[in-house]
Amino acid sequence: QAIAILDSGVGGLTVVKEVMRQLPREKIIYFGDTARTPYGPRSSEEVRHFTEQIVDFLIQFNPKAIVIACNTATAAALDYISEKVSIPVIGVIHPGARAAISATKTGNIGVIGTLGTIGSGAYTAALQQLSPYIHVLSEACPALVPLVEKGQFRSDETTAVVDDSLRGMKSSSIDCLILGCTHYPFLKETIQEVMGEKVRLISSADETAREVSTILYDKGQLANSNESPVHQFFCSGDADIFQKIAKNWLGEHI
Ligand code: DGN
Repeated sequence: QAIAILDSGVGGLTVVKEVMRQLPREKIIYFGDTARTPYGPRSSEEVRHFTEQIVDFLIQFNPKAIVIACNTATAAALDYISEKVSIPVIGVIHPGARAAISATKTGNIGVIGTLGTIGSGAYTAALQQLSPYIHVLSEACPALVPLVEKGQFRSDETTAVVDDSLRGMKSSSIDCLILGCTHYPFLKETIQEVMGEKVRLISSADETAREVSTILYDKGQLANSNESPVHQFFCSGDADIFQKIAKNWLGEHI
């Protein structure tokens, strides 16, 4: 049985990479909704509807868990999907919030994400539920996902767009910045350069993979075959661009 992972596009591949690293025996079935990306500016009803359609597709493969590797879809649909299916459904917001709480020294945490994620207030709620002493500064950065879907990870345009999007974060006193969109780790080097070395970047990918591992371990469902798993990747848009980005990011042909 596989682990199903979904995103609005290529962003969830950042979670896939971490699941492959931490759980190399697990088979992954991935769906990237590249034809309908970005999800960020859409209403939460629409994102919930799209997420449900993808889950209906993935559930045909009889997976043992579903990872909603998209913050926008996690904010809009995690509770809804968890009630709908009988297998564990794991989102990326709580794992990201937990990682930031353990990393911050000053309690001043920045969060960047899509309009949908930031507008939902899901990160602020998750962080403050964990610790009431946290001060959260959040900002939507809608210009970043289109750069990633084009595969433009390092360029002068990317630096200019990131610099402009992070102006508020740069002039604040945060010591951690949550990359609250699974597309942003593709731009990690540029974001780190713009923010400077003092600000620690938090990606929810590692923590999410750890949560998947804990849940499967507790249920006695970790894969135990010694054969390398054969993963399956689906996308709704241009498969060539998706394949190129996946190869570049995962370091293997898919
Ligand atoms: N990767 C998704 C997220 O984490 O929110 C969304 C990107 C998008 O569709 N704008």
